[in-house]
Amino acid sequence: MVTEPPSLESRNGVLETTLAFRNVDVDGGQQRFCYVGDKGEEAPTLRLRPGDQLVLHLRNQLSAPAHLLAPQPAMSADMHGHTDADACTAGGMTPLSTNLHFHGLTIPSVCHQDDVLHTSVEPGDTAFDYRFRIPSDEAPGLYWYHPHIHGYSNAQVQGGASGAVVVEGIEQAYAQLAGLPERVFIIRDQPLVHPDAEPVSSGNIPTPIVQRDNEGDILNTGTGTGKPSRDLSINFVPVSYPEYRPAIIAVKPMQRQLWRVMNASAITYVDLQILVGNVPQLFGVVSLDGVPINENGMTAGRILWEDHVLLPPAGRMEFLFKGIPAGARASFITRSVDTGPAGENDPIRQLAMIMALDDAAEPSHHLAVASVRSSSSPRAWLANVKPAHVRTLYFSEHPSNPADPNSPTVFMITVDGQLAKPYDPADPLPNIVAHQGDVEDWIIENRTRELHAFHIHQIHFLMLAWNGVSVDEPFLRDTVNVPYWDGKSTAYPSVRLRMDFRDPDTIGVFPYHCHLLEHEDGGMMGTIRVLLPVHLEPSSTE
Ligand SMILES: [Cu+2]
Repeated sequence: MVTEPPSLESRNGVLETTLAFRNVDVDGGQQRFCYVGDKGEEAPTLRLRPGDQLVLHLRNQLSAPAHLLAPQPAMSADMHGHTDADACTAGGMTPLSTNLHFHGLTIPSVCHQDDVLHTSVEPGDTAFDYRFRIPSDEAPGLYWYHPHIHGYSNAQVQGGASGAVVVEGIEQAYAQLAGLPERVFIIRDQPLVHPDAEPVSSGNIPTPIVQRDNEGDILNTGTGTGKPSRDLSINFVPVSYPEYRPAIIAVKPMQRQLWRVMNASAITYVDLQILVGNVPQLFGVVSLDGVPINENGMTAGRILWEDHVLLPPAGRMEFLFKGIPAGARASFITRSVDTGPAGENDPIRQLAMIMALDDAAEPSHHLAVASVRSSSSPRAWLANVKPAHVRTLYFSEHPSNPADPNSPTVFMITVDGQLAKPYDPADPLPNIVAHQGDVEDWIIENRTRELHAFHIHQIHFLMLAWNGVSVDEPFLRDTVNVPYWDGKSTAYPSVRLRMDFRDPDTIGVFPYHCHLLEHEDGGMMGTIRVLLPVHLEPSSTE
C-alpha cells in the first residue's frame, strides 16, 4: 500500500522543525539517505502558506560507510570546531557534506536561505539553521527540498534524500478543487535491487541486449523495454525490476482527488499515464513545477486534460484525478522514454495499481473549502515582455581521456562564445551577468546524443520554442527537457526560454545546471550573477 509522506504544517505563520540527515549501509556497498523529523517523520512534506516563515534546523548525522572508513584527506582534524559561520563558506568537502536546496521557491540565494554554492554542513556540526519566509506572492503548489553539494548530489538524492514542500492555497486559483482530498506521490530512483536478474519474458518479444555507458549505466535499448538503468519507488515503496510488483493506491470509488506528483529521480525520466482497463484516462493538469496553469488566460477553465505527461528529473505536476468505478482495474504507469543512444534505459513499467475500495482510508489532507479568487501576478505575462538580452547556451560532453572512449565522461554547459569547460567551484567569476528587473531569452542547445534537463535556481521561465518551432504554453516551468542530437543534423535541437528576473528577491549568484545529477556532479553546471537594476547600480562609470 502506498502511504502518504507525513506532513509538518505551519502554525500561526511559522513552521519550525529539525531535520536529521542520516544514512545506512545496504547490500552491495550502496547507501540509503533519509531526512528524519523531530518525531521520527521520514522525508516529511513541509506545508506552508505564502508569507509563512520556515525555520529548519538541519543536523548532519551522516557517518562514513564501512568501505570509506580509510582515512580521507579532506576529513582532517581541522573539521573539529567547524562553526555555523564556517558552514556558510565551506563549500562541499566530502561525500558526507550536505546542504539543502529549496527547488522552485523564489527565495534569495544567500546563506541560511537558498545558497548551495558555498554552504556545506559537515557531520558533527551543530544544527545549521535555514530561516526564510515563503514570498507572499509565491505560486501555490508543489516544490521540494534536496541536497545540492557539487560532486555528491547524485549519490545522496539517489539514496533517497528528498522531500516535498507544499505551498498551500491552490484551491484559490481553482474553485473546482475546493475541499477535494489530496495526495502526494514522490517517485524516486535507486540502483537496481536485482541487477543480475533476467527480464521476465513477455511473449515472443526478444530481450534487448544490455549495454552500458562509461559511467556503468544501462544504455537506452531503443525498444521501450529491457533492463532499466535504475529501479523506481513511489513514496519509498520500491517497484523493482524484473517483476515490477506494483504498490497499491487505494481510493474510494469515483472519488475525485488532487494528485501532487513529483519526479525526485536523480537520472530517470518518467512519462506518467493512468490506464483503466488498458485505456488511458484523461487527468486534469492544474499545475506544473509548482505554478498553476492560469497565466495567459488562453486555456479554458485553466485545466489541461492530458492522457500522459513527461516529467524530467525534478519536474512536478498537480492534477485532478477523476476517480474510477468500484471494481475497475487501473494502473499508474510510466511509459518508456527515448533518452537517446547515449541516454539511460527508461522502459515502460507500472508504478502502482489503483484500486477503488469502499473502505479506502480517507486521505489525511483536504484542500480548503472556502475559495477566494487569488489576485494574479501584478507583472505582465512573460510572453508579452521584450527580452533585454538573447543568449545561447549548449550542453556538451566528451570522454575525459580523448584517447580512451571508455574513460569517464566530462559534462559541460557552456555559454556560446566562452571556453567549454566543466563547472569549477573555485572559479570566482559567474558565467552570465544579468540585471534584476529584466527578462532574457535563453536558447539552450543539446549537442549530445542523450537527453538533458535544464534547471535554474530561484526563477521560473516560459518555453517559447521547441526545436525552433514556436509553442504557446500557458504555464511556467523551472526544469525543462532538451531533446537529444541525432549525430548528423546541422542544427542542434534546442529550446528557447524566456527567463524572468523581475522578482525583487532575484538578486545574487546562483547556478543553472542539468538536473540529471550524475551530469551536474560531472560538471554540467554554470553560475549567473543577477545585479541590481541598471538605474539602481552604484555609479562607477561617471
Ligand atoms: Cu544532463
